[in-house]
Amino acid sequence: MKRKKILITSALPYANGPLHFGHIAGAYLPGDCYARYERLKENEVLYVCGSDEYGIAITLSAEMAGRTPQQHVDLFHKMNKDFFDHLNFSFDHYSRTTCKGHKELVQQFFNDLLQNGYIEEKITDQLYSPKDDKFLADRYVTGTCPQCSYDKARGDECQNCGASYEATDLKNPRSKITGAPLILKPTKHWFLLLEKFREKLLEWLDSKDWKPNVVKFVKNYIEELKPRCITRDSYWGVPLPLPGTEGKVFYVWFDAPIGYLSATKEWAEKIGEPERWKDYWCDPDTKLVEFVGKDNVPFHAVFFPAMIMGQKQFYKLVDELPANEFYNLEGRQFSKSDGWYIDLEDFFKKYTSDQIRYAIAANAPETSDSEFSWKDFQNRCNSDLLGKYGNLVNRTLIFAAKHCDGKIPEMKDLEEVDRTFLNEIRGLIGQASKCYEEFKIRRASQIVMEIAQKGNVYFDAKKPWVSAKDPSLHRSMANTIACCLECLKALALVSFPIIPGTAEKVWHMIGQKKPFSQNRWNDLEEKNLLPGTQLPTPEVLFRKVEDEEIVLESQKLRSLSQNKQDPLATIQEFQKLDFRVGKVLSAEPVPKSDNLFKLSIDLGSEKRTIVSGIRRHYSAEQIIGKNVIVIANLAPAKIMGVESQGMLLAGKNGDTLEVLSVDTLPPGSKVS
Ligand code: 2FM
Ligand code: ZN
Repeated sequence: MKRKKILITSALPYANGPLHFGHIAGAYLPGDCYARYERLKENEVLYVCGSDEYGIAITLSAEMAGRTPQQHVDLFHKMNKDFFDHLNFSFDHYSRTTCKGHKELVQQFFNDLLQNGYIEEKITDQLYSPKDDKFLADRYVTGTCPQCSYDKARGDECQNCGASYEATDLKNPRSKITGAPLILKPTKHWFLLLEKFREKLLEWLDSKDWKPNVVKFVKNYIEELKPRCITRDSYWGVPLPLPGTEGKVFYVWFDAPIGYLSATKEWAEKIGEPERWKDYWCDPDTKLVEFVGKDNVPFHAVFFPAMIMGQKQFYKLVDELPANEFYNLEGRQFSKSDGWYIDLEDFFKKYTSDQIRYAIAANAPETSDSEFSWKDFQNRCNSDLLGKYGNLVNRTLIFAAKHCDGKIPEMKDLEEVDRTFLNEIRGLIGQASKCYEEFKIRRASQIVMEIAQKGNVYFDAKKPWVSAKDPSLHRSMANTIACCLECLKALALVSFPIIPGTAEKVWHMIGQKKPFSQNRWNDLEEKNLLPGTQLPTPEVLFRKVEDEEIVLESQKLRSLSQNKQDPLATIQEFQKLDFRVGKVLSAEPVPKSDNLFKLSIDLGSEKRTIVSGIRRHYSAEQIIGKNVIVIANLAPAKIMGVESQGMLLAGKNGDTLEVLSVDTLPPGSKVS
């Protein structure tokens, strides 16, 4: 059988914040499972990924965090990489778009497109900050909404009324960072003439056997194609390779997909065969499989293919585009900034990467959005991994240690029930194989548990503990354990793409020495284990996840989110407070305090005693006679033994404190 060359990519994650399980479920775990499976099938697999490190979102976050963009992407690139390592990802190479060689490749793509007549320059009016001497992208702009006049509207849409518009439509546009006013100024940008690829794209798409909803969506998208701006005014990105274009860089979605090529080139350099990347990108026989989240489909099915079609050199177009839906966290999107997230450091102290890989695979968002919930996680861990998988491994190996001299027994004179069992397992292995080929890891994970469950039912039905007591049934007992060990081998095989760490352990626990990844799927499917092989002492694969843990995790999730809730006050809450003008009649130091005054205050209809921490900022003379603002309906509180019946308003900036006061309003006047 000829080995197929398969190039697998997973969408390059931004280096702009920590990744979470939502990302993993979309473009990553399915890619890793597929790569692991195809390697077992002896294909020549190359699986590449890397961090997407340019773009305006990154400069904005970096500036907000007080970092340079380079420091910012260095930080999150490392975090991305560590996260994938933690989850036992098997990339052959994990690169980054700031890597050596990426810039030149992007510029070459542009030059080819330009020379082939697919790029046009246009002058348009854009928002410019005279103070900062630069053009600002939408994300950097705020202003007054043209529709509802909300004065802190974003550059692309208004968060108050939902209107969407061009940043140039905003009234009173300002820089989000410095507040500097912006003006309209003409500037030149470069546009990719996507509509020129319409016919070619449609024809190419017709040759694809993708999910019907993906094809339908992409076809509609192609019909609507128009020129798309591929440059931005920024200092962070791949610069344009044309004279007089300082300050212009490529739009991140122009450079990012080229990152797949530069990652492959970097891999080739790494292995010391710099031309090897061509085996993948320039050979029409290579199968290119790009795993993406559904929001990335247009870029991979239209934008990047068009860029490739416009090249002088032949590069592979995507063959398969497995696109998953979204994976949420208990009904909402994962969001660190909203406090709706899982603390990964804490998670990995308590749970293993295989537990989460399995939980995600078992509920992968292949056909519709799905979600992680702590309850479901507990259920997957306890009922499936521990109750079905772990149970079969454990009971088989303990039994073999006790009643079969700790060795793999020989299979001889099998009964019908044994043969049926082995055939059913073989049938399930075949089904799993098909699932992996079709990117259906959800069904594959079910098959893993069906195999384990079949093993448990068979074990129960054969009752080897009964045959162990009767020497005339020892042959039957040995066959039972030999068949169960075959079942464990099948479990290791079929579960390896999803839970590689566990599969590897099972593989060693059934007496096998070489690393599991060196196996071939077909060999394991066809050949039985060698009788007489010594079985090592089994170890426990999974621990029980207790109810209390799950209650605590759920509480933690909710409290993290509560703490992050925007502390907005309603108008009713504000109206509850009674602000009044009060005249300070006297001010006495509170004994044993160096900052408190006991103030006597005239509120018009009554006098109040208020204790206030202003003595380091005001002398008695300075404060007496002032018409200050008081919250008059605050519940009384004892401060240093003195009952305070209200509070003075004051502003503070560093060490400067200033009590709010009015000049002409008489005591008792209401302030609102
Ligand atoms: O959506 C994202 O996370 C993008 N960074 C994906 C880029 S995929 C590829 F084109 F690089
Ligand atoms: Zn608005």
